[in-house]
Amino acid sequence: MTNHDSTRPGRLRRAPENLLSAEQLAATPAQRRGFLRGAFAAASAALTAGAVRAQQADDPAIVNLPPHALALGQPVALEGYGHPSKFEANLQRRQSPGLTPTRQASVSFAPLQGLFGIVTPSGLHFERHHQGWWDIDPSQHRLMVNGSDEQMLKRPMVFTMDELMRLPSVSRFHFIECGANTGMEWGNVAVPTVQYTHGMLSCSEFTGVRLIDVLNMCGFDAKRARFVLAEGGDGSAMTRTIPIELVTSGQVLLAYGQNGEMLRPENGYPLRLVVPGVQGVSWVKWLRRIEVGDQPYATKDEDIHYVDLMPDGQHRQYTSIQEVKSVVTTPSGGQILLDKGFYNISGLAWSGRGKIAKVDVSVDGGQNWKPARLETPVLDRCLSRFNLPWTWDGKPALVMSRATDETGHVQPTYRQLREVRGRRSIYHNNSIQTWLVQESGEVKNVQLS
Ligand SMILES: Nc1nc2c(c(=O)[nH]1)N[C@H]1C(S)=C(S)[C@@H](COP(=O)(O)O)O[C@H]1N2
Ligand SMILES: [Mo]
Repeated sequence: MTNHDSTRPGRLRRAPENLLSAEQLAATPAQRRGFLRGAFAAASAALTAGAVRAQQADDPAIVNLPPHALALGQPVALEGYGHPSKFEANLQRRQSPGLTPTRQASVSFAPLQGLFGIVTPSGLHFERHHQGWWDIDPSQHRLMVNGSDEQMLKRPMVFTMDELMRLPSVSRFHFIECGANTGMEWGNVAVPTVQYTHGMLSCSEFTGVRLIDVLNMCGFDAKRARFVLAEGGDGSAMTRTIPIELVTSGQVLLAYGQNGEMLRPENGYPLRLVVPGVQGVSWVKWLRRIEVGDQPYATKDEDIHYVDLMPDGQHRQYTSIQEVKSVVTTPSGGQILLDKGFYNISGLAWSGRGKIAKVDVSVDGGQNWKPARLETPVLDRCLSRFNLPWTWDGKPALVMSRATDETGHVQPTYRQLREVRGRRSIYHNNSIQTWLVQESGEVKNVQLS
């Protein structure tokens, strides 16, 4: 069995007697739930009420009272941190087959196929480390703020975490997407599931101090300052140039909170930069220094990495906004539809330029499009959830989503993207994703030429 198979939700085809086989019970529970909900809805819509009742009458789960209705359960744990149900154990971050984790470089992907709504549980947030992660003692952590010269910032300061956490704080929901997300798919279909095609994407409520407030405390020269440099405290010398407009507009945060608690160590505890709409690499983790300057710093992660190889052989630099993008997470690659009938097509849309304005969904490879329902809240530079009811006729279907953001940018097809960008890039692939639902119900990653 390959690594791919371990993320497969398993076979979800409905057995004639409406019972699950042992194999089906071993399927990814979240996925099973998704499809069973669909299957039951289809059953009640398509079958006569009598047929449904007849099927249910000999269902042991209905006929026999289960143990949890007959005996005492467990009391609260005396203390401790809660965990998901043991039946959800298959819902995990996973390493992509072919990418070997080392202490120099590693990445894990979020299981988008099993998540609801827009928030990524912190324990399932994707991870990307250029030199491994650390669990840094917050009492020993410092943030230094300085200027490229003395005029640029009058009062260089070093902050402890306690000092930062005394300052006025804000909480905001934002997505973070690695610039290399979907990067394996530039030339051709490369990975089987949405976890691997799009899973370097997560969304959290971040809490922290606005960087502009700290720069104002330090007396920065608002007339001369054009960029800030952010530097991480790990060994990767992760340093990124951030345009000052993102800072002065109040968007960039020195964040210590994630989903109501402190950041997780692997996500930068105790302090990370939040740069809404910008590729993940600029969200510097274990943040230890901010410098204010008047020109881009052209660091190694801006010169030789995170550049776009264009068809004429030139490299394009500083394309850091994550452009409008979306993906259907259900049905998606590796899943198996139980039977024809009703399904809820569901997915995520996001844009580094603002809010999502609309998402259109096609089930025929882009010939016809229908507007999906955008669920609330629809927030700025945040994941948006969309849903669309669909009745599958059992024939092959090509399922796609196409997002438009509030600035009017529309997600491109692979043909449109490749006309401008070629096929040899790594970063910034925001193409429309296609999933082929085969007659067998099996869903496959495909690209339309
Ligand atoms: N200090 C430091 N910051 C870092 C990195 C790193 O390796 N070291 N990786 C960057 C990259 S490439 C990405 S995509 C995001 C990933 O954030 P996450 O691990 O919290 O998902 O962190 C960014 N910040
Ligand atoms: Mo990244």
